[in-house]
Amino acid sequence: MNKTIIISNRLPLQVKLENDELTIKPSVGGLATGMRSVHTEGNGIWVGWSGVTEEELTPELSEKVQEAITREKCVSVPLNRQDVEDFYFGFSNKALWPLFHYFLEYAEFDKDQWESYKEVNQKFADVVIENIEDGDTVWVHDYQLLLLPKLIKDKKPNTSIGFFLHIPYPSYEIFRVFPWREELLHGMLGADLLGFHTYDYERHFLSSVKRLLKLEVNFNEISYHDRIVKVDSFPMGIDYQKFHNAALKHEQRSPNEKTEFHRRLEDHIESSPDAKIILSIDRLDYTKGIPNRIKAFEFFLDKYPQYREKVRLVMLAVPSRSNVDTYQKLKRETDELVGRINGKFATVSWTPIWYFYRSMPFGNLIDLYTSADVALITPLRDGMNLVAKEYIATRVNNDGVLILSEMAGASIEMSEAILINPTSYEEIADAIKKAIEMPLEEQKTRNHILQKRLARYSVEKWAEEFFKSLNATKTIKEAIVAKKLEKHLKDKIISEYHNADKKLLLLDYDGTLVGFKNNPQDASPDDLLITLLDNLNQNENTDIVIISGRDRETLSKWLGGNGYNLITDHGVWLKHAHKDWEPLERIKKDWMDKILPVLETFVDRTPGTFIEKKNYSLAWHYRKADPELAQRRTVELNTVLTHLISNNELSVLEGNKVVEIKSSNVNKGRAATRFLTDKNYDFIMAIGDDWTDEYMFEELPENAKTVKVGFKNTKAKYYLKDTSEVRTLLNQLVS
Ligand code: GDG
Repeated sequence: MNKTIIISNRLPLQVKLENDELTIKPSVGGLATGMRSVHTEGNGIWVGWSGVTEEELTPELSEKVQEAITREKCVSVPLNRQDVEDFYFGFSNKALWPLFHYFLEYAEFDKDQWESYKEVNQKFADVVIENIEDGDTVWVHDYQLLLLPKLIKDKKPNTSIGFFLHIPYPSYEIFRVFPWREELLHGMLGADLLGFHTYDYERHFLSSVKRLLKLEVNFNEISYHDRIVKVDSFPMGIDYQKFHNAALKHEQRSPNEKTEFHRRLEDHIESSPDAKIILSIDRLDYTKGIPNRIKAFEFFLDKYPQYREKVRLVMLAVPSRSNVDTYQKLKRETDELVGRINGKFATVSWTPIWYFYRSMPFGNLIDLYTSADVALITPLRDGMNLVAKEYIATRVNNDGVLILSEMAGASIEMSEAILINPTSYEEIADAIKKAIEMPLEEQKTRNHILQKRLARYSVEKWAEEFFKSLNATKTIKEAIVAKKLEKHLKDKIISEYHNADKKLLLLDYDGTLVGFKNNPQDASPDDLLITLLDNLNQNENTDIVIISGRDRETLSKWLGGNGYNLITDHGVWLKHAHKDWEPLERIKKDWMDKILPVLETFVDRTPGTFIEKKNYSLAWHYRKADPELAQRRTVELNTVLTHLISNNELSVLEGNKVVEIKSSNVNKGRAATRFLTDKNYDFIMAIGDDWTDEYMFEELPENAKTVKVGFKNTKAKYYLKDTSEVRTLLNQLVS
């Protein structure tokens, strides 16, 4: 039976070793909860680090940990102290975390830590490979494992791999700063489906892929070697029922069932019964905007002094990564700020900020959520932010106001909250005032909408949607694989070729026989290609036709003396081997004077583009331009040309990073069929990579072997991956 393998840096277990005592509990985080049902159903396993280093584990403890882990259907990746230091605290949290959260000033790019990051990703891959079977599905999580999808795909190409990033994906302008950026992107592209919390992260990622790897992106699909990688957004939800039910139960508790913490909380509330409670909960992390929030609260108390003694900020900061410098500094800064502000405003009966620096049990978390009139969540950057969602889920009476930073992914789905810019003290202060004064009816209306959405798009639904999408990528894969020229199909074609009497090979040039060059003039044939074509040409009863959009002069110079047939200018000119050129079409060229100045204005406004003037056509090339600008200009150019070209005399072709304008009666399909009438061929094969070759695939007889280079939409019967696969096939025909 096929299984699902979930992989995250940490296992969904809390393994703790204190004074040689081992405690193992399931962890409570959003990811662990969300994936629990996926993990427990079927025979899935979860791969990750246990939280205890190899050095800490005596053989006896190791056995106990192993037993507990296996019982929970988990498999651990052994990490030593140095790994944790360099890979986790080092590279993941000092390079990737700050960079992806736009904190460039905190990002440290250390080569040794990068090496460790690669090694640990490999350690994860080794454990996965050991446990994987054909047909299994893999779901990799988060920024610590960005290289893992490729490491798995390289070893197990038939495995379906999903990847989800829990933190923001930054804009290209930030990502391009990363020293090993291409390697990281290739690592991620090992997946079949890449998921992000929001559409913005998705489009930033696609932009990096287009600009840095120059890959072709079609809406949300990336053509990557012989695969399509799908990219989509899946906003992560919470276990809504768990939070909602806990809050309901909490309400129904008798006084003696209350926790110690809750009684203390109530004592505080009673000491100033009119005071509203404003709650903030986060890991103590610089991305969460904690100092900003405290300063904004100070600003609020200064701007609206009537609220002194009427509000209290209850702030839970959960210790996190406390051995990283920046986090220690943040802790000091937070302590000082809380001290200063409490000193500035406190009265005998009122302390404005009630600050906890610790982690709390789930029950206390619910105590906090349910006691708070307002939740103040102001991260400077946050992938999603589950606390905002949890607060709303616990509002069983529909009251309470959420103030949320627009820099949190959650803000996109939670527009009924009061959204603020976390760097504006003014906005935050005004939002606090608005929240405190908001009529109950309005609170209820807003929360009702929010709750409905959170209940529907829960974390289970999120995981379900992701898997549905990952499964759907299998269909794309199957469609491609079906048309891929696999060995048995190749063997069949080769044998048909050898058994035929009259054979014709129609070969496009650029992108088929040679790869693309930045300057089209640099694509002259190499010696290996000439030898290959010569050998083919000497095969008995084989006619080779190089059929190209290139002009007559260029192809004459490059291939004219070699005894192949040539068709140039998309089908205007034909040269039979060892004969003179003859025109296939009578062409008018007067339109060029009208179109050329228009194209020139596009060149002026689109850096990196240029015009190629051919004898019978004009081509506007944009392969060196910004891909997104070029895409916009192409649409614009098409509109302008439609207005200029009033009859059907001209046609506009969109090739591979080129727009070409030429007479309508010229195309490779017409030219190829005219060549066919010469002899009675019983074997025809046509190979081409771009849009102009589609005419040829369409016009050729049904039994022709039509082959597209690259995985794009096509009328051809088969695909080959790239020019090197084309050359391999042609070599096989020779031998
Ligand atoms: C990353 C991304 C993204 C907090 N304190 C206690 C406690 N918590 C629980 C909350 C919540 C979770 O921790 C925190 O989740 P967040 O989403 O708010 O933030 P990150 O930890 O930074 O998570 C984030 C998330 O991944 C998921 O993709 O939303 O943007 O940064 O569930 O309830 N739980 C307990 N005691 C505490 O003291 N028991």
